[in-house]
Amino acid sequence: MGKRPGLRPGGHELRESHRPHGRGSGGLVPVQPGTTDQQVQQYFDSGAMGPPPFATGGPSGGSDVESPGVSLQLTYNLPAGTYVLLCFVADDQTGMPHAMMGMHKVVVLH
Ligand SMILES: [Cu+2]
Repeated sequence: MGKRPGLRPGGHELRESHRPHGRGSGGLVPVQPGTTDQQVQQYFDSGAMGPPPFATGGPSGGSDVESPGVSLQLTYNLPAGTYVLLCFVADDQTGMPHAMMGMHKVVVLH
């Protein structure tokens, strides 16, 4: 996941292409303003089972796993705010979701 400066609230589209592993599973989850990717990683590294302290519980979006080599165009309609993009594809060796291994990106919808 790279920088996505074009993300906007409202009815827009997110194009997902997962080059590192040729398939993707993405979530767009609302978080408190000012949340950082470092905080997201610290939460995963802590092994906590409860909701993260930066969660807001607002509307979220996402997609299921895509086949290798396939890209996805996701239409979303979300309010302005801070969100974290998460990859839920499981690692081939360990089965660990990529998000826990660092494949997450905090983005702001203006
Ligand atoms: Cu991934």
